[in-house]
Amino acid sequence: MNDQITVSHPLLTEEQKLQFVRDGYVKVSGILSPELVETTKANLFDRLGINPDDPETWQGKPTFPADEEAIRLTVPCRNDAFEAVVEQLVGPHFVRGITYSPFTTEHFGYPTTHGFIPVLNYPKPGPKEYVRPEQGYHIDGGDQYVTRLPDKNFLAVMAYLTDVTEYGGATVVCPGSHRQVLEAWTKSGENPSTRPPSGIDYAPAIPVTVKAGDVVFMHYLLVHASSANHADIIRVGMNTAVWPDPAKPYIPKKGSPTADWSPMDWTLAL
Ligand SMILES: O=C(O)CCC(=O)C(=O)O
Ligand SMILES: [Fe+2]
Repeated sequence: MNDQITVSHPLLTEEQKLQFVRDGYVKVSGILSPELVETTKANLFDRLGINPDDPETWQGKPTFPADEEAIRLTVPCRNDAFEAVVEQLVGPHFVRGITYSPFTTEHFGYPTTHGFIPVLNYPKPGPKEYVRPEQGYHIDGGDQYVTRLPDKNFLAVMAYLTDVTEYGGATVVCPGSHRQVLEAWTKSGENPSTRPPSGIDYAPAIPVTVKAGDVVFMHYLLVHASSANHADIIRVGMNTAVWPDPAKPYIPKKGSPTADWSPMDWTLAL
């Protein structure tokens, strides 16, 4: 018997799974190949009429381009490696290759998208220093898709087509906030929304630095924000979500943990 396994997709380390459980997010490299990154970025810039070397062409360009063709160009980035990582975080019962998005609902009148919503963060004047954002902290999903247990979202995801330094428009996250939000809403019975519950001592937000091609998988309750880009280049991020399979609704685990608990199960153990 040959028990050698061929790993063709990123296999999360125990430390990465632990980080997802404890901090509510994990950064994974090796999902988007350098070629895919370059092609997607070039196609996106081309579609949006942006020359990354000519700031004149960035003027007036949107952060979230409401452009179906631009979104279509991102579809190859939701690849098998992406789905393989998701499965290691939430188990097998999630919707592959498609998500429901408040953004497409609002702009195109239909809720589903196969790709990502580009999130362009343009350089702003100022010293090349990280400035912790004062506002903009949120939970993803639009109010219609934020739920206390994962009835809608399992994960909020940001993928990156550029390297991002601390001061270069990094996504910032409040580590551990997923558990704080869960506990607060469980206790208060408050209606879940994109607004993080108040009166909670969230950990200071930290910028998640990435290399082009990295993907950051966030727990659906993680409090996060964008931060100002004080670098010289446009930060190209892409946002999507992962949904539980409606045919196999999520059931929280009870009792003593067993080996089949996914990292998601662990985060929801009260
Ligand atoms: O731009 C970022 O880094 C974060 C964007 C974000 O949180 C979102 O699109 O929901
Ligand atoms: Fe977000």
